[in-house]
Amino acid sequence: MGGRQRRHRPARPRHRHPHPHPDRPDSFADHAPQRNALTNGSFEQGTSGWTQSDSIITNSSLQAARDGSWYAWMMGYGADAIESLSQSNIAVPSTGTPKLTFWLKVSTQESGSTAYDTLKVNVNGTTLATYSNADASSGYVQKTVDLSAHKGQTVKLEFAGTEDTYLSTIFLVDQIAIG
Ligand SMILES: [Ca+2]
Ligand SMILES: [Ca+2]
Repeated sequence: MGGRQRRHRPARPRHRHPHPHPDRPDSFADHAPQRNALTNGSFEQGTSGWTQSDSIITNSSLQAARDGSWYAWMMGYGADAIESLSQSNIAVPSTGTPKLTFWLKVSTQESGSTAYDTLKVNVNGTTLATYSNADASSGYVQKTVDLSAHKGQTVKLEFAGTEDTYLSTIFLVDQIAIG
């Protein structure tokens, strides 16, 4: 049997804490000077404002947050899997050049430039950007997605992850803003 070999990756730990501590000193980290149409874009208020298909939002110390201690850990199964993280009722600014910015760190067991595992950015169901195992980096990298087509609209933002059968890819997302 040639080609890519299956690697048995231990299931990713699920000892996560879905509820942030109410007295966390960084609970208000989102209240930065820059306006953000998103609620809780840095996840420092836990799951508030977000809908997740699994325990994606975490403060696990197994990975690093971009800011604060909470972040979104998507995928990393090394098996066929999908995950979704979304927020609805986002008022995209009606002036200027609205954009989505976020920080992404991709870690993968894959190699090469072929996209086996992907993370799509969907706005109102339309895919505006796709990242993959080919975007692996040692640290967080800021991404920008133009939202001019949705200027002045109320939208749903979704991060949609897919993994193929073999070799895991982890997509970490943090510090998401629309403005
Ligand atoms: Ca964070
Ligand atoms: Ca894979």
